[in-house]
Amino acid sequence: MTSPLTPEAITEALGTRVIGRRVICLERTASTNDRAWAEAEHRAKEGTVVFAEEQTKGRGRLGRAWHSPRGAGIWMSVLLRPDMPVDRYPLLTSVGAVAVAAAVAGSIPSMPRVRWPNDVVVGGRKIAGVLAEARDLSARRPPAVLGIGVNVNIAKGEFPRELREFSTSLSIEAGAPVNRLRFARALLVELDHLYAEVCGGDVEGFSERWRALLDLLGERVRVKTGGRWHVGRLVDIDPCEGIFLRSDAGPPHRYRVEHVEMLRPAEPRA
Ligand code: BT5
Repeated sequence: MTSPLTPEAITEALGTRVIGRRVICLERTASTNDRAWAEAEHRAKEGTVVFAEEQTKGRGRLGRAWHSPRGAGIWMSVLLRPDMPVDRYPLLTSVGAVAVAAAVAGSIPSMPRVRWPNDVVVGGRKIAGVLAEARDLSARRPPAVLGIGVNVNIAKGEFPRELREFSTSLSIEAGAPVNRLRFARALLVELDHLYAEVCGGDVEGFSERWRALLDLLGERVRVKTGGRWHVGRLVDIDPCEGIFLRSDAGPPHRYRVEHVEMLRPAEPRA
């Protein structure tokens, strides 16, 4: 276990414009996303970041659980008040994923990929997940919370059995423990830069970078939506519009992110 993260160490000469203007470090919390929402209710500044050493109820999409063991990862959430129309909010997930991928690339020898909509994978195994949440979408400039979980120093055998085969961590990939503080600071810097880019309107430039990192484009995948699996070739992905699948059965179809439960390579046909 590495030493605990502190606001002073994280923010010292960080040089970011928005992200990390205020940093809160907790020993333990249910979910850093919940704590960030509580901060939003108290009118906390945009860019407030909540880190926790441990989450007891870390969550993923669609009510799934996020394994967040003590001192072994970056479990953090950022409060945002995006200056963009709400139909562009799905971009926030992509901003989180690209920022994580950039920070991961600076810490390990192999190249991470982004698996739409919200995973960062290395060698096909999940190293990080992003959970962007928005509430009260009818408000003027509604806040959003961008939650990010990155497995930093977790050995293979320390993952719960059901995750072991599909998960990895920075230390597994680097072959040595990774400095969490350095990684956390690099991640905030990347986030700050990319968030400014999309809020500044350079969605094209951002999307290009995002597309270059995308995993599975052109490959056969399985998609679960409305309780049914669909198999087909992944022909296109748009950060806001969703995925375009040329299905094996029936006409090509576009699936929006909120309707897709899982996206993964299809098993080879027998
Ligand atoms: C995600 O959901 O990948 C989003 C995870 C976001 C976690 C962060 S931590 C800080 C902030 N506070 C929170 O409460 N959440 C955010 P999803 O795509 O639904 O993936 C969830 C699935 O990933 C689970 O059902 C497991 O199969 C798998 N999983 C759980 N924990 C994992 C881990 N540590 N590493 C890799 N895979 C994991």
